[in-house]
Amino acid sequence: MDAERAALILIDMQRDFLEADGFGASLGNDVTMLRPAIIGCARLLTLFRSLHMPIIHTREAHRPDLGDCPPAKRSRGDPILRIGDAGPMGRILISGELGTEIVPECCPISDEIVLDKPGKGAFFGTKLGEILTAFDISHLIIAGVTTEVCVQTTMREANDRGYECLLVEEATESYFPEFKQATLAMIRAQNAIVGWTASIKDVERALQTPCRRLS
Ligand code: TIU
Repeated sequence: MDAERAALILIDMQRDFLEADGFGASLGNDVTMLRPAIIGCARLLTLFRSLHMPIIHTREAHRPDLGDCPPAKRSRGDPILRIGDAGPMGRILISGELGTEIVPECCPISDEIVLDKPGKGAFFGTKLGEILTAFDISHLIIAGVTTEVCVQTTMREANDRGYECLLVEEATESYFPEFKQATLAMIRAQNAIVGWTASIKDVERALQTPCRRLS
């Protein structure tokens, strides 16, 4: 890994997916399944902050007029509350509402970038590509929720755009443990067809160990 060109991207660590009364719960999911990702993401934040490496947070959040939420997205599933409906944490998946706030343990600080995204992938409908180019980033360390939905979609978008991607195993979770395991397996199958996966310990060791540059 070229640590000088690496950034951490935390996907959608927001109340809507991780706390009761949000979008994840309204879809019928047990949100406690995602709690381990909070600990993992907080540990990655500590690591990247200590090394002064770039950090990007995303939130799945739509404009209040829902102009960026197509019916094909809003009509998915059979939720108690749909995107844009008023819930206990404000309107579901709408920018600026309580539900789209990042959980306190992973709260962005100082100059960390926060991007609201209308899709599952973090490149679609955002300035992520331009931001990564501006910072000369080539390697993405990816974590967040949920593994097989927004995390995997982002990783595949990034892979198609030429980024080297690594998904951190204990810093991502799914409402369905078998989907998390399947996602990790399909990403690293065929000699890492989409990217690598690694434990937090290995990421810490890799970034904290000075390495000889190859060129
Ligand atoms: N439902 C589900 O698993 N995930 C989402 O709707 N969005 C994200 O993964 N962020």
